Amino acid sequence: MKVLLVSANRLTSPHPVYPLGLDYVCQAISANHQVEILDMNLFEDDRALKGGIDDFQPDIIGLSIRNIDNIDITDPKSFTGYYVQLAKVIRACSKAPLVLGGSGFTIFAHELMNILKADYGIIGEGERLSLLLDRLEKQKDLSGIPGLIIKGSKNAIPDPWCKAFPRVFHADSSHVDFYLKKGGMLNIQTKRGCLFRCVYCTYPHIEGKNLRLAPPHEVAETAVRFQKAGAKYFFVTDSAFNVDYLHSIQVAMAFQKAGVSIPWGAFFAPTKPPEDYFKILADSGLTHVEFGTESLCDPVLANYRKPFKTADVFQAHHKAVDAGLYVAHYFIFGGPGETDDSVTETLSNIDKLNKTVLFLFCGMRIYPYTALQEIAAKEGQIKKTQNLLEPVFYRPLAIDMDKAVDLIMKKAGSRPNWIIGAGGDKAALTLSKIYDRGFSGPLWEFLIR
Ligand code: B12
Repeated sequence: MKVLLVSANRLTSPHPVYPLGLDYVCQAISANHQVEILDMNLFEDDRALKGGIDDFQPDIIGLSIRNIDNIDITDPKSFTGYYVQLAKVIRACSKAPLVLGGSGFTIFAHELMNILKADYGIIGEGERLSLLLDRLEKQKDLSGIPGLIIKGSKNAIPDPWCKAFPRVFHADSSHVDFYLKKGGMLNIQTKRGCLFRCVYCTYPHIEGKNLRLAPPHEVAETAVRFQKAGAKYFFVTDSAFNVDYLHSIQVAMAFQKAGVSIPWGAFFAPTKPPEDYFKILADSGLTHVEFGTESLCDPVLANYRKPFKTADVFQAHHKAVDAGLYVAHYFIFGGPGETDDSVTETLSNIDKLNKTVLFLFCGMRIYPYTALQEIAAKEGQIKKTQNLLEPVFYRPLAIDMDKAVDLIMKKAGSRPNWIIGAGGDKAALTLSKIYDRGFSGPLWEFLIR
């Protein structure tokens, strides 16, 4: 079969993101099928989509849906209208069945199946598309494909999750060059699954609750391929790279052994690290540490069900800074239990974090399949079955969020290292211009104060 895989993402903030998921989907599809990727990031508008379909004449079209919105209450942007438009273009120029997948789709599968009028959807791991293709070609029964949703049906169970998830990065793919030129950044995954149970988070639903680890030497082989292709930086996309400290050290050692010399960054949970942890990672090329801190008030951290306390954050922060790394912290204000006092406590504790950049999100988005959805429903903020595709933010009971946002904005003032929300179009444009001048990596290190 001729398979066209379309990466719909065109968001360039904070930087253009290489469509990593499609590398895995392609890799899983057997050589009997012919696959082409069309990455919408490379084009100005959806005319390229029509052109791509007309030229290739696919038998089936897969649409990868990553972002639903920018989760920024201060400057909200929703992308569902754009996906509806893409689906219309697809339908207007092809009779091929449309299959949806991707992390955004996995969170809102039934809502997107309906509004995009898709034929199939695969929640969770897109490697399963290969099973669908083989069975469609042989006109076999489709039941039992993990995660498969068929138009009009409701049940989709992504179990069992893939035990292994090999990836082959093809440097000669038509879309690679775009990312090498716009920031030089590629991405890599070292594990799947999330062990944490944070109250607001979609990751256990998207990736499963059990940790599955990629063999460190395979991860390093991919990083070497990046290097040979001319990448200047890569980001580890794991929910938290350090959730398995031993495995993360093994990956770092494998980078060293394989001669990986390009810098890289990752998300970390600010839990207590083993002695010399960040030094070992720094020696293997880690430059950027992005901590998912969320709050610096212990009762709020407990309500958010974070696996650490404020004291752990300070310890992890200092160890990372002492290892010479660039450090950023993400915060989410306005979850369950947030009060005027807890906001004040977090803001004053933030002042104790030296040499850092702060990404501050005001408002916690309510997602399906999360404890926050249940809490909000119990408190009467949403209906149990409410459609959450258009963002709904939790309203903490004991605080006026508008006042809290004002307070946070006032505190941020003109400090360049306090970024409120997604950064907005202005930040994206500035970054794009800097990338055009040949700079690479996430670049937030220039804001560190
Ligand atoms: C790493 C990450 C980032 C990094 C990316 C760095 C980089 N260079 O890669 C950074 C920090 C930059 C980032 C930024 C943003 N992110 Co982010 N990010 C993630 C994260 C943790 C992992 C994504 C990833 O690469 N996964 C690994 C790959 C292999 O998985 P995958 O792409 O999902 O693909 C698999 C399946 O989805 C499926 N699949 C994929 N495509 C297709 C297609 C078909 C046809 C099929 C069948 C299957 C299929 O198969 C693949 C293999 O199994 C996810 C959460 C998560 N756990 O998924 C959030 C997530 C994707 N991000 C999210 C958001 C919102 C954003 C931002 C908009 C935030 C902001 N306001 O700045 C930006 C957007 C950036 C952009 N330009 O697009 C949301 C999207 C949902 C939503 N609300 O819209 C997520 C889901 C987190 C969440 N809140 O739930 N992000």
